[in-house]
Amino acid sequence: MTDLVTLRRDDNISVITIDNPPVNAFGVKVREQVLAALLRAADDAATDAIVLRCAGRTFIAGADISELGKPPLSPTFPEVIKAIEACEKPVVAAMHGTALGGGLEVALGCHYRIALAGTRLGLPEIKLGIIPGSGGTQRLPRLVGIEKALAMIMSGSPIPAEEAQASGLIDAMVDDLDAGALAFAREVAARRPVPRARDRADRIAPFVADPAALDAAAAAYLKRAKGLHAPAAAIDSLRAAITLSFDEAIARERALFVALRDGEQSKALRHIFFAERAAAKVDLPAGEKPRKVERAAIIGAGTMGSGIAISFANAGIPVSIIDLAPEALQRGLDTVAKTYRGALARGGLTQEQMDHRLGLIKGATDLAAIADADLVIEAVFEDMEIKRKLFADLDRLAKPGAVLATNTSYLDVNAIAQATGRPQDVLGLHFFSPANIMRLVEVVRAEKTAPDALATAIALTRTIGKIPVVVGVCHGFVGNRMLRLRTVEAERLLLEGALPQEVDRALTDFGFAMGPFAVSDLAGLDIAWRMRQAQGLRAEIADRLCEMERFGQKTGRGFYLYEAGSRTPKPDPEVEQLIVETAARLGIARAPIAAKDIVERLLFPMINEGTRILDEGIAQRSGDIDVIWVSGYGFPSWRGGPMHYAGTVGLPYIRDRLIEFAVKTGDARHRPASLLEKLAGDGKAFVTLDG
Ligand code: 3H9
Repeated sequence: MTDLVTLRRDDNISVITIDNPPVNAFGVKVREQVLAALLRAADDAATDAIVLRCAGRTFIAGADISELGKPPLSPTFPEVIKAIEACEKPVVAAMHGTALGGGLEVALGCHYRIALAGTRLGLPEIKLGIIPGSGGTQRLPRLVGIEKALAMIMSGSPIPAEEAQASGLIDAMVDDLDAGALAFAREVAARRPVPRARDRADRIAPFVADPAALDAAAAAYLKRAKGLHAPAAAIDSLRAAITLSFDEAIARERALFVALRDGEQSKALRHIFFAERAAAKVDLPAGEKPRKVERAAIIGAGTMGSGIAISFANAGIPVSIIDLAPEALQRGLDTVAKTYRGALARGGLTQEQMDHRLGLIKGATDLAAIADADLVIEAVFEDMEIKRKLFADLDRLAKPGAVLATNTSYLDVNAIAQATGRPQDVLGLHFFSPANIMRLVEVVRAEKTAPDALATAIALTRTIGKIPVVVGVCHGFVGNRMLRLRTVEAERLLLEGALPQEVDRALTDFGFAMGPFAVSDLAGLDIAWRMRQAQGLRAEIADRLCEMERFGQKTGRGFYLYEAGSRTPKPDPEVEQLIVETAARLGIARAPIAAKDIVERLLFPMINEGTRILDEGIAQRSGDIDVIWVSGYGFPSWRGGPMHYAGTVGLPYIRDRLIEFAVKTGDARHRPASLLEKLAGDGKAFVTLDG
């Protein structure tokens, strides 16, 4: 036996142990060795029962996702699981950590399942654009019933061991996995026949009698599945569980799984899975470690500051919110309390958790309160002079080695760092609003940022449940710099012939949750207006709307109309008239624009800018840009982010369209970036640059 799987015997119990760090993914080598170990144990006259367990931090966390893009190798998942289920001796899955996807499917093929307290069990395949492909949609409902299986498969979210036991998914919970597994195996060793999930009919019986009930139960899930293929396939597969024989249903599940696995959506979602993890990596010089962060301080008690403070408290890290204006501080603390009360009312946390988290947040009106913080995040007004003055004060007051971060969305972090005598400790942490909900953080590495300060920021953002992506210094970093091009193009489309609702619909049909004009109305048009004014820029329609005091949802009018108390955008004839008149005044002949052209005009210039960002080294990998757009700007994850999407469209086509846009608009930024030209000419995609 080689080192991935070991087989040992403890008296009459054979124990198969998988040891394939970091997460015991069930790759082909592991499958081969598990199958060999199983057959040996089954043939061993001294063995009465078999335990399947894992070393390290978790039970099998699923298929090896990197193998899903390659031709399946034998023994396949279904072959191994079939062999386990067919074994005449009881096989006990002993789980800890996270039993996910194909890992849970292996356990479902075992005759008994036990878990260490704290284990989480789930079928997250839907998040990768696939369905469970090794019996999960067939064996799970036979153990827990259709409704519970539906909830687990459609959400992809794992459930705790207690819930798994209550629903019949596991047979027992133990405090000591090794001893508990041996004791459990001895208890069931003589029981025959072994119980097989495939033979159970009781839990699915109500739906077998009334298959139409599945459609009713599935409707709510399908409604939320806009654009995605996997949810409907999962329902089809569950339907097979109640209308076909087990073997026919397993074949149906496999066919659905294979089609999804080979489709573009799953490829895109798998790309994002690995890109998210790659984005959080930074090479530290040998011997260097991230610094310890035991206390944090946030300066500025606005919406952003309060949201960031909540994220820290949620992760159990004590945090001070500092605002020199007592009323502003009180408003911030009130926002925090209100957010927690809302979560409590919705059942998102207990009273005890709320009290604990509130207890971790302290308010102060004196900057000296940062003295004991290991990390300070500035979230004050977006003004270079204010920020530079503040950082000079932080330099005086912060303890040595504290990481000093600015939450600026645009400004030059190098200039901010130069206001201190310790630029090696300064970096940007660009959170997105609402900061307690949005997971993206652009971690801005300035010219002099020390590697261990950067590593500290990354580790910390991961600890508070965010997705960090390292970016370099430029105006707007990665996300806002690309967004700016989309905003300009959206305005141009209005003047050329589209209406706000047509532009927005083209992007929501593409898969964005909201279109650009609905987003502007939500964010408030005045913020971008002020910024344009500061930069001497003009947007014909948006500026005029602001001059009319149409600032978006907060004034009930913006690009759309909002009825009192409603957030639903209604097309506004007054805006249409303004657009038509402005176009006429500027001598632009308006004509209808097809949805496909709207999408290309909005996205291709962004992809072009993304290419420049890559070429300049502002982003390290094209996947980093994809993660930023998927987790911070609502780009549909199943399209893999803008740079991955560009690969599916084809770079030569994008290059040619950009040349047309440059001619049509006279905007030099639309000329294809040299790197885009090169890749298109070489027939390559961005991902080839990522290594
Ligand atoms: C499936 O099972 C299909 C079947 O139904 C049918 C088959 C026929 N494969 O997330 P982390 C790597 S689909 C390959 O940072 P954590 C990850 O890239 C699968 N690699 O750790 C990273 O590598 P690196 C269903 C994987 O502690 C390292 O492990 N299963 C896999 O924050 C650490 O990962 C899932 O979808 C994998 N399956 O979280 C579960 N998983 O260090 C996916 C992880 O080089 N995994 N890696 O960057 C997870 O949700 C989390 O990794 C987990 C640990 C919760 C397990």
